[in-house]
Amino acid sequence: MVERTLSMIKPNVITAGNMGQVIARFEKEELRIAALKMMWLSKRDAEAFYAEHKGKPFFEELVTFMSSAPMCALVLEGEKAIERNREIMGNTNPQKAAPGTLRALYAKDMTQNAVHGSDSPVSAAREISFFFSEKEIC
Ligand code: 3AN
Repeated sequence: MVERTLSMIKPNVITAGNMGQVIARFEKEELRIAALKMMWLSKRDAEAFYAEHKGKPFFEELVTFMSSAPMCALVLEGEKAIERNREIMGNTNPQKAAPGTLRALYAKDMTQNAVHGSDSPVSAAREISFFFSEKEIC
């Protein structure tokens, strides 16, 4: 089934100059880029995006990091896009991420872990609409 998923290329990847490599990987894996936008999130935006994690010990560090420099939000489209994107990303903890995954290649630690990908169709719909209107999705 063709699905859409929300991806974020996080500030540590942008700052290190690796955004293009990550985008190229999505294309190589046949995850079509249906929308893309670069932004510098406010702390309030980051708190709203990660609202489900509010109260967790890593929340403050996560929202500070996500608003520390520009990021890139993308809608990826393809067969089983949600699951496949998460395979390409690798484990949340880069030390546990399989070799060759985006987190093994570009993550620094659990917070600065390079990329985000929706974890279910419900999350994908919510997260895509957080960043994009329907007419911005090609
Ligand atoms: P994933 O992005 O792998 O689906 P989630 O949704 O559980 O992981 O967590 C959202 C984000 O919160 C992660 N991408 C990561 O940046 C951060 N995070 C999750 N767990 C931790 C943790 N134990 N310590 C630091 N940051 C964390």
